[in-house]
Amino acid sequence: MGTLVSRVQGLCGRSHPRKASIVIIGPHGSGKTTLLYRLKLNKAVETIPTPTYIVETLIFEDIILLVWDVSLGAMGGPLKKHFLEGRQGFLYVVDSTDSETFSDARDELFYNINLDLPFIVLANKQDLDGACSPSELVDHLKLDTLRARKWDVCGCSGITGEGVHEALEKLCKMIAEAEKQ
Ligand SMILES: Nc1nc2c(ncn2[C@@H]2O[C@H](COP(=O)(O)OP(=O)(O)O)[C@@H](O)[C@H]2O)c(=O)[nH]1
Ligand SMILES: [Mg+2]
Repeated sequence: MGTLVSRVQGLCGRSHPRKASIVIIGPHGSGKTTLLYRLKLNKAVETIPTPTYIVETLIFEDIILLVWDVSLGAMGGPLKKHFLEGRQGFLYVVDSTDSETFSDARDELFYNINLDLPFIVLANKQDLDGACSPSELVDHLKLDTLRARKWDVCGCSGITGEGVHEALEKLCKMIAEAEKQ
């Protein structure tokens, strides 16, 4: 296993280490920071409200990932576009139990975000009673009408870790496919 530093050094020593920069966005309280640290530390951490953004480096399989957890609130639409510039993909996190946020989440996705990038919608908080399923979230957010190039939806829980690794794996595959084109 080794430390993060030694693993980064090991990967950088390769002639072509894979690197990607991705962003985690979504409504306040949907679980972005919890998921960031689930991915980095593989455990549930207690979060405090994110000031503007947090950036962490993590090694995922053979990829060095720079992960930006962006929390700009309702005012941050255009700025979020800026955060997505130069990235390879993003995770859009939704609290599957909080139907009051679905319409804003949909507007943010459809109108305020550069959808040319590959992305995964994370139907988070699947451990809670009343969470809608990933396919129900597709209907609520009307994702089928999206004219984006590459997207998918995955159920997960930042608290139990269920589905989180699989979702990132899927995003990394989509990024690799997009880079080939
Ligand atoms: N039950 C449950 N709670 C979660 C999950 N993910 C995040 N939370 C809780 O939701 C709250 C907001 O999480 P946080 O990561 O700070 O949200 P953010 O504002 O999107 O960064 C915290 O109390 C988390 O413990 C999850 O998958 N299941
Ligand atoms: Mg946060």
